[in-house]
Amino acid sequence: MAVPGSPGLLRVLWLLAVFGAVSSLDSGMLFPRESSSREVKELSGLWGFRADKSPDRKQGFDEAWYKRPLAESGPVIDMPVPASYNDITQDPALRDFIGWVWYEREVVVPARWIADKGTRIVLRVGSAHYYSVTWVNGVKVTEHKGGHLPFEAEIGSLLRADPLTPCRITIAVNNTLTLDTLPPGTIQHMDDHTKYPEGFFIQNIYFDFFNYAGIHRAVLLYTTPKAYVDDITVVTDFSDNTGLVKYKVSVKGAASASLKVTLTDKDGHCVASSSEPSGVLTVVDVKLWWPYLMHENPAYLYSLEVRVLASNKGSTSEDVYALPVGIRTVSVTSSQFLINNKPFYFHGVNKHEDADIRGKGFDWPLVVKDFNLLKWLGANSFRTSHYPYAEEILQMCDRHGIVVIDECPGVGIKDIRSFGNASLTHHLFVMDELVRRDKNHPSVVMWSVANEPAAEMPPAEYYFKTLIKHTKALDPTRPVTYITDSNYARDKGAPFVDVICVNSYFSWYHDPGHLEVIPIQLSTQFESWYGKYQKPIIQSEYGADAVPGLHNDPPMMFTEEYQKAVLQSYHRVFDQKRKQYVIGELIWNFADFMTAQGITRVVGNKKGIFSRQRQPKSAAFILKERYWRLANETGKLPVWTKYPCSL
Ligand code: BDP
Repeated sequence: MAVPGSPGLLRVLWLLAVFGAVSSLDSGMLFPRESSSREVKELSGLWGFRADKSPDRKQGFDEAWYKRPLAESGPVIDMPVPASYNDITQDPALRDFIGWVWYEREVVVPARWIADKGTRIVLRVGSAHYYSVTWVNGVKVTEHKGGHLPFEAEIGSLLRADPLTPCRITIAVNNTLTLDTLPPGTIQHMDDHTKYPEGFFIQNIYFDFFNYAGIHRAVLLYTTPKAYVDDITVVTDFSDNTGLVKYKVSVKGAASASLKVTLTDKDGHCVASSSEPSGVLTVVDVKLWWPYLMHENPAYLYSLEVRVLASNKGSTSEDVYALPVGIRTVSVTSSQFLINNKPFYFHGVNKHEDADIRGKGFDWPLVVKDFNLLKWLGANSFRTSHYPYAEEILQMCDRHGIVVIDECPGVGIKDIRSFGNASLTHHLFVMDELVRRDKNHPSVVMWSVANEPAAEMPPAEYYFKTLIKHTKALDPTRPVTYITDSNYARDKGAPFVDVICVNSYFSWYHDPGHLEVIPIQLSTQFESWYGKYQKPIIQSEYGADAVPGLHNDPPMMFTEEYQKAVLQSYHRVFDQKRKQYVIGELIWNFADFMTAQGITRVVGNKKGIFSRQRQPKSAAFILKERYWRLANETGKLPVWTKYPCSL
């Protein structure tokens, strides 16, 4: 984190010391962008698909379905990519399917990509849930564990080995969750044949959203020259009106290369440049990146263009990559969260990647609609509950000034066996992957390593101490937290976090129907946590289910009136404590979302202030009124905004 108030030279020295090198990953994961040296070919659309419904789900591997076109080994149906496969057909067995499904797509690769041996051809999958194996023309090119982060394979040499064969991509995806996956789960076989059919088994999960599966984000091919920009890391700071951009470029594929790094402002004017692979660029009259509703001109982005010139046996190649850069600092005191040394109050939401039909599949209309709703609401922030969201969503946050608490998929760590070594090793690896992907987003201001783990269990102390230390070493510039719902006296991980994030559902899961308990229980919650740790606190979840259109006065649970009343009672306490050490409030949830079926869920979780179709419930208007009031009090409205926002 930045050192508030320190002079310029100290800041540069501090910046020079901040690049952690503890990650176990040996390559970068830059978002694929087109440039004069790079092309991108999107493979979104219809893919062939088959679920392996054999009893042990191994038929596809036993019969090597990847070796031939999928249609030659059995029936194939159309499946859109990106999308979860669960809600696409009328087949209940596919909706609740557990095990391997197979996707296939034949691609025409531009002949010049193949002809030019100096071109790297990379296959990239934005995310596939949960475990994936990928083949190209029957040859395995990569395996990946984890449902919310990208993976890649270079496939140029494979395609060139047989240039006349079309490029057939096969991806097998398995959604099974076990004790050491993230999130964890268990498979339970029911062997009592007086009660269950032969071969019956279920997936137990310990989290509250539907375990949607499939290829959830774009699959694409992109090219780079042989010598290419593999990774860029940027850390920013400022002193008075001078901005500091510490950068580090890693180049691969060239024994020696020359470099040109140029930082340009929004109008395309060069403000700083260098020819070194790492260093600190200084920006006079810096325009800082500010959150939405904190400044008249929020979300100012520079562009860091990196050019790599390499020569090999007489021929030269150039790679160009441009990274958006927002110059800002983040720091935490015992009672405040500071962005650019000014107190920031989170008034925002928790979200899910979730919608009708497409499930967790990336969808631009939905993304843009959600950003319009966030702005309408006057929200300045959200948490990526309970897993990393698509990179395109973080780019929107960078561009619109929406502040993000970036959460890894550590949700539902409830079984003591999920605190073992295998789980911890995987969790550390996922943090490596997450920080590698999201480190350069100015909108990301804090890492959340988990949601509501069983933090009272004895192994939680070592687990979280190790995990948080590791995350801070990966990125010393951002605070780290996890989200707790446990009692302050029993929580083993809280000593290690920078900010206390606490979820509570008074008058809902505790004392259901008794709104009158909220003021006392919520005040006690805040006083106890602050009294013990003297760290700033975010109310990271609170809320109540409301079935849209269900009304009762006096308020009763599940009605819109009750949801409103819960919010209003919480808000009165927030208003007392935010003058002291409460630094934010995030409603649970932005929109209704799908869950597993159960006796407490009526076709999903209904705690949204918007319905799943993004229509407002009464509570949305209460929150809108409040957030705009908070914005008027604590920040500055953008020049183009009229109050109340009329987007
Ligand atoms: C919280 C969980 C969240 C749930 C919510 C609820 O963090 O995932 O959806 O409860 O029950 O404890 O609505």
